Amino acid sequence: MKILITGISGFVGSHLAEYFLNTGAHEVFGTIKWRSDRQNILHFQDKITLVECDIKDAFAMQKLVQGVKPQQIFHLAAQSYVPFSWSTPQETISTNIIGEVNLFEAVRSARISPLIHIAGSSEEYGMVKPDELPITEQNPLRPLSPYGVSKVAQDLLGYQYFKSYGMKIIRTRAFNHTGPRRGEVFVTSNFAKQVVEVEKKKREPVLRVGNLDAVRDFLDVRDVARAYALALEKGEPGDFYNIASGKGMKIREILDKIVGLAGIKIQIEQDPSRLRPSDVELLIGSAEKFRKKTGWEPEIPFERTLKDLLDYWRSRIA
Ligand code: A2R
Repeated sequence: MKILITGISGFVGSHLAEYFLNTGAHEVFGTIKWRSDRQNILHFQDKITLVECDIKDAFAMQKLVQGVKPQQIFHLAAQSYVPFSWSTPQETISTNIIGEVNLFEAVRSARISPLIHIAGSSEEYGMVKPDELPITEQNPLRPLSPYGVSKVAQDLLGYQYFKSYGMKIIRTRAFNHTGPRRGEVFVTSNFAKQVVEVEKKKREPVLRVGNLDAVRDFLDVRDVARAYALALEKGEPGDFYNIASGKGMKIREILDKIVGLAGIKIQIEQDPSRLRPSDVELLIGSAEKFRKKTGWEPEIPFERTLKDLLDYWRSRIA
């Protein structure tokens, strides 16, 4: 089977590619931008086919889809960082929304009928009331960031192209995920990197942090990659599914776990530049619908995820 992953050099894309390479019998294609950092895919780059393509370029997307003619497409390329969507909302909106429209139109013009996965996010739910927990797919969408709005639009475009043209689109709304290769701007990776810098005497034992009171539902990225593959294997075209652990954790608890695993003493300092104009306080999801449909369960304990994340930074920092 030919599998196309947009954003293959990103955090989830690289793990999903490895998942398919390990399960075998697949030809994996992935998009990359000419300036993309290839660090995440260096160790298996020779086993996949990389195509340079900016998803905002409609013509390049047409050429890509027409050339590969994939049976499955995982659309992961995006501006994925919530704080960046505050500073440059235009970039987030155009990459995430126009990029997806370009993909759908490219599939239509190639006259192929692949299964397509759209990676939504728990940020689509945004403001959630305490009595709405755990969040099911029926919860109202009240996004609180330009990123959240872009993901709602991606989600609804998936619905519209399914209804209008019968395209086999399956949408997921993944809650937070982390693990090795997580970009350093993301909270768990940022803490782990700072802790390893302290271990390696590259910084004073002071950690700079943002909002520690937000509650999030965290999964290991490898469980999420497996969930995405299952979504296309067993999910219903036109439908959408939460991917979540069902457990909430304060960011402060995660920080304590990372510091505990490293076994060092550290002082915590709040950095106002890391606070958001409006933050989502509580995100805990229910993946009941997805479990029932696919049999998926998260398998990797969070302690192992954090340990692997610390080891990842230990291998990156000299
Ligand atoms: O910016 P780069 O060179 O790191 O490439 C990123 C790629 N990307 C693009 N590719 C083609 N054309 C664009 N205009 C474009 N803009 C960004 O998407 C990178 O390889 C990938 C995103 O990877 P990460 O930022 O690591 O995100 P992650 O966590 O893998 O998220 C995957 C999906 C996204 O749709 C998120 O919004 C969702 O899952 O949570």
